[in-house]
Amino acid sequence: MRRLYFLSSVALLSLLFRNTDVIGQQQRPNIIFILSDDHAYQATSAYGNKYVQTPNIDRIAHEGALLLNNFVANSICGPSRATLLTGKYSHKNGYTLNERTFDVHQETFPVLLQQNGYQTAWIGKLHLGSLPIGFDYFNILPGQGIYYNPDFINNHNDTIQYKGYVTNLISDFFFNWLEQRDTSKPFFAVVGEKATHREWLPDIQDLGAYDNIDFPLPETFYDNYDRRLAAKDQDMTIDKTMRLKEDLKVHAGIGGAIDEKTRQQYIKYLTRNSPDAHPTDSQILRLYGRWSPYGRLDEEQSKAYNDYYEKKISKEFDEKHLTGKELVKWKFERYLKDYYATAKSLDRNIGRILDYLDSTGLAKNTVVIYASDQGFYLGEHGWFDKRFIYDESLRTAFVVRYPGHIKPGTRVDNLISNVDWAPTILDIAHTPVPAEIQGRSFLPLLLKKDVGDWRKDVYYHYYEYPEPHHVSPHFGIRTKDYVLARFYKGVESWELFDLKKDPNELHNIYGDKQHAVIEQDLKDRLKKQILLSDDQEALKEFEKAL
Ligand code: SGN
Ligand code: CA
Repeated sequence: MRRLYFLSSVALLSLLFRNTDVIGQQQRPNIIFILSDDHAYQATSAYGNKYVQTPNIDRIAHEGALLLNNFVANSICGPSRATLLTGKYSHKNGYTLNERTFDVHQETFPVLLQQNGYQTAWIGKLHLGSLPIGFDYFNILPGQGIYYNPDFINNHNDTIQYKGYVTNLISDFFFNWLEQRDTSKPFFAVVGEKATHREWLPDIQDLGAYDNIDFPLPETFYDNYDRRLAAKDQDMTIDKTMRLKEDLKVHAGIGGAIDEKTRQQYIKYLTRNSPDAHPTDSQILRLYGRWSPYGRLDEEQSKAYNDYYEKKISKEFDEKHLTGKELVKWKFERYLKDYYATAKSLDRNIGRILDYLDSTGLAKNTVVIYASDQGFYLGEHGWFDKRFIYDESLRTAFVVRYPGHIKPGTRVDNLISNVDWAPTILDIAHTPVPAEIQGRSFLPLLLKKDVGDWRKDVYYHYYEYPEPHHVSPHFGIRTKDYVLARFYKGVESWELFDLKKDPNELHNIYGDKQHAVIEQDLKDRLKKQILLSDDQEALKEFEKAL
């Protein structure tokens, strides 16, 4: 009797488990990861911008959670994406610099999701120099991609040019895929945005959207980089590095109006193998079509761009005869106006995705994440671009909505690193996290569950040097109150900032006697992170620097 009872209870339990399994499978949510490019957290109203509104990013935050202290481990595009895919630091996934080839055969979480019954897709910018694996569907931009009438490479390896503006096209492709996906499975999809990468080409409907706003110069705009050698050594100022023509579209050759210098460059290229040849105008124009961001504009787009940038902005520039500080201020204003106008389409398209989820009923069982691949300077320290361990590039936006699970209006202030993104997604998808992953799921923090101890330091290591932007390679840690960094190539120096007293990171207090105790403590913590993450290059440099 007892035995029979035992057997039947096992049978009952297994039936129950199978049922829970089925229920679990059905309940596993869809996950959409919208990953923008270079969209600064301080460019969103969710993170406090008072001059522009990002209602759709804000909506995700209001209906879900916002990470107040989310940092990247290496503040450039490709490395951030490689870390997203692997949950590992750059030195472990091998993708330390842009323009490399990511080894797609290493373990990435989308493959694990596939194995666990998810359908997966990557649409838009990937920027890993290789075609992805682990995706049932992809339609990606080659390299950085372009804003107008761009090429996409699909999962049959066909490169096809599409007419339209890149941010709109990416959403269209995403909706097309959603329509034809296998609805019996949950899905995971990355919507990889091109916006808001340099050279910030807005959608036509957004040209001039912020022309009536005077953006104030950030407090640190005229930073003199005192006691910060690497900050002094960079090549990313609005003053010197930002280009009037290519970045700010002053007499940019829109509509094929190529200036003499550019014409000569094209001729030099076309005659590189036969110096006596005489390229025709149509050959030169073809090159313009390939090389210029405006080379692919159709007639209508070209007219709109010409009316705005040539007839209005370039004219204004010519009339003003600006020099010195006035010129730098004008460049800053133009930069922000184009940057925010480009971001307007990004936010609008996030709205399209949220509306789509509402209208199809998918919203209630779909997690929506919005994050940027890294932070970006909007004039702070006089800069654009990213790369440094300093706040504007280290920190990045991350908002997430998970209906019925994450309480609306949740704020998480724990220190999160982008190595934590992959394990969190696996956790949401009820998929075991492999031991090799270096990050940790922060899902319990989103659900406001007790997690016991949590990381007190985030680890950082940046490599790309000298081009572009001449930022000295460095590694370091960011704690709640301090940043300690070691620059080791180009410039060799330590930097230490007390974030409570000096949130703008202007005063390097490394080596000051009164901070000796905290300096030593931070060095110990840095060494611990180097060892924990097994970063041999940093270990060598750390020991050399002692
Ligand atoms: C290009 C840009 C740089 C930018 C890198 C990396 N120059 O080289 O300003 O830092 O991409 O950006 S551009 O003149 O070609 O626009 S990243 O986001 O891909 O890391
Ligand atoms: Ca980027």
